[in-house]
Amino acid sequence: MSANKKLYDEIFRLLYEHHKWFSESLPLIASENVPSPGVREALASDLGNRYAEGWPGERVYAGCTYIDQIELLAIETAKRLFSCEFVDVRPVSGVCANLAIYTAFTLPGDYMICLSIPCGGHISTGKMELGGTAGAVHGLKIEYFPFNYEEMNIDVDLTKKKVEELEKNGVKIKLAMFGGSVLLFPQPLKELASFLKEKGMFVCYDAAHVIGLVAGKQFQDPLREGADAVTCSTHKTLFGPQGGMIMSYEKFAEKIKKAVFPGNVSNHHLHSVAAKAIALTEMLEFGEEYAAQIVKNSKAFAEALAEKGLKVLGEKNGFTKSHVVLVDITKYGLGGDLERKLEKANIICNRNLLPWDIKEGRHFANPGGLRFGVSEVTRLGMKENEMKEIAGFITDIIVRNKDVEEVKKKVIEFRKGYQKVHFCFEPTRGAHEYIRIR
Ligand code: DSN
Repeated sequence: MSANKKLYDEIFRLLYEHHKWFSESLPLIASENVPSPGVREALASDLGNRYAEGWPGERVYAGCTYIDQIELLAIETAKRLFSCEFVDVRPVSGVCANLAIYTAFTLPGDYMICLSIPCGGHISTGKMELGGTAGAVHGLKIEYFPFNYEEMNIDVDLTKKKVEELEKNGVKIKLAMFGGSVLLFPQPLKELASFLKEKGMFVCYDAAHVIGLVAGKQFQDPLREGADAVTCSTHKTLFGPQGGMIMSYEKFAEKIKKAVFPGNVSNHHLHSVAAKAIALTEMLEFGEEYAAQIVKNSKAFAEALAEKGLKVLGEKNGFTKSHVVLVDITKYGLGGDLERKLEKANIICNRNLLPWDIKEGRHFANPGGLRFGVSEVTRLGMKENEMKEIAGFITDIIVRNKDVEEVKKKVIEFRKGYQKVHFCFEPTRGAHEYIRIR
């Protein structure tokens, strides 16, 4: 066998091993999910090899007869799901969707207000000195929303005061970006939107994490609460392919369309558009039931972790109203170390900065927090009782310091009962089954 064929085989072996491992694990990363067989089929289609560019009906290439129809269906389905006037399904990621908003509504050197990263902000809204997209790529200057640690949310009065003071000092903010990567609770958007708009800001909500809960009517609805636009990714609580999307009003449509193409993508990912269309139809059919179970599961999971000895944040407001649970694990160790230890027991989660970590001298490599998300295990058919069991496996490792190999065996046994994707049409394949088409 040639060396190149060996290399080729090795890549497939690793792919197979990954799928086997995940089928025996508890996937608890809040930004992840498992797509349906329908979404996976669309992703493997020939559309991934084609070029379109531009808007359906105004393409730069021939060959788009069916591609145009699929993209229009994706747009119409998203409009129904989110009751909105305008949708762009072309951004290839959530970061790309945010960049399109920066392109459409700000110029380099303008100011944006958003969450800081330790308080749950995303790197796409980060400052230049942190290498964040907003600062380093689009040249935005960043101010942070004042954040209340006990509420785990934006402080409305301090935000108004800060904006007034900045204005007095000649700083006029152009863009307010709500949302983020650690959203335990709905943000005070309706309390702030009119005030911020009166100050001349475009108000956007980055719903990358919670858009599936918005679709399922279990979280705040940003367009109804005053946002001018919503950006999102399509693969977190919205169980589609990795990608992005923008929802807004007709009056902003032309600016957004131009900012997406030719501003931030040339060819968008057409197989991903087809997969988005499939996921959106599954959301229309199953979204409310799915999102309601997520919210019940995260609450049950947070309560069980707290009962078993972990310090779960957001206690004052019932720990969580989203798919995310954030834990301060500093009593037992640090985030990086415990993330790796849990991984050895097939429990997959991620370390996370806590709002006060940087001030206390901790860094992202080994912060004080662990972040868990229950979307994927909910999709695997798990309910409140299973959340308690998972909390038991986690606290066996972190609190009771039990043998990792013993816990891993229990996790593998437990996972055997949850192998199919729920809340989808045609759940024919295993959720983490490796599908061979060679
Ligand atoms: N950084 C991702 C997250 O895990 O929240 C989003 O892109």
